[in-house]
Amino acid sequence: MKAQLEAIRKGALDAIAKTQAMAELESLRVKYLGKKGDLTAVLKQMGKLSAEERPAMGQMANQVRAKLEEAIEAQSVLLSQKALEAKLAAETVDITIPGKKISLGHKHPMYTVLDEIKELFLNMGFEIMDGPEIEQADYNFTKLNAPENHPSRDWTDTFYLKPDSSVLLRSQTSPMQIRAMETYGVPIRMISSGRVYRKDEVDATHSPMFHQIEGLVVDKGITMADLKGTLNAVIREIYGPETKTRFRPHHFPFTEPSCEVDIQCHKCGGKGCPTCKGEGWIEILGAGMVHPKVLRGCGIDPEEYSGFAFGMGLERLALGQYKISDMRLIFENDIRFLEQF
Ligand code: 2NL
Repeated sequence: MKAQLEAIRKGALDAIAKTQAMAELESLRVKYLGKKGDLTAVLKQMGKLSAEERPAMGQMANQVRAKLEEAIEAQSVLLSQKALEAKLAAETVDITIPGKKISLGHKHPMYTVLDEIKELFLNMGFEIMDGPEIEQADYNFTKLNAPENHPSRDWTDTFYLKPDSSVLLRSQTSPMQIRAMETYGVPIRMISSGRVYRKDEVDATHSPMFHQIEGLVVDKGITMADLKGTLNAVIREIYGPETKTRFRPHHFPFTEPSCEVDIQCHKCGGKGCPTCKGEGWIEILGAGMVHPKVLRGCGIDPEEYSGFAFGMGLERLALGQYKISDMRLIFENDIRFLEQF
């Protein structure tokens, strides 16, 4: 029996030292120390021994068990160290390999133009307010004094979201200005800008979604002179200090009086050329004195307060600024086009 234990000890220690993997080591543990293992098998024969022999043999068996457990533990530490080393070696990073080039995008040219204009108005003391693109017809039309039968209310002109024509995609940014007057009252000096929607056919100068910037100033004693002074200052910042302007009478439901503002053609100096279609002037925005009905609808007394407002399409401005010939290019988002700016 002593020889058997000695054989187990030697055989097991040799086998343990040779293991290469954890799984192998575990099967050895089961083979020698498990319930049906070699050592247990020997212990089961203890009953055959005499009472004198038994304690010494028992002691030896325990020593062998302890020795094997110790060896298994040590080998296990060794194997996991080796495994870690192998993993680290396999995962080494070659820091000399050139990195992947990350190409940063940039602002869309139209938003560059928009941000420049916003900056300009911020410097003049205007606040910027954004509003929802889905609006109530009340805010898009009624509160802006659009008559019930106004053509812009037609389903052929406006994108409605409800069959009862109460909810729509805003066709101008003015609804936000109505909300601002209702919420903050007077005096107010603000601009709002963003996407607006109209059912236009797509061509070189039209898109059913485009961008607008609108401004509104309401205070005591605001006159047409403030309108002209402010817009002339803005136009000369955008188009250059020598730019000549022309204020033509016009009609909008929400302003009275209303005007359209032209700049003298920078290409021909007013003589008439293809750029200005022979006119000598290029229309750039619409404006006017806020209609008393609009003010009253927002809880502002038109006897005490007056204001001016204006609206301008951004696409045409961006097209001109960057000498882009076709509005569709602005919205196609072809990277080859956008990378040029
Ligand atoms: C254009 C003309 C305009 C306004 C927008 C406005 C807003 C309020 C009250 C009165 Cl809350 N008016 N906005 C006024 C005149 C013209 O836009 O041609 N836009 C592209």
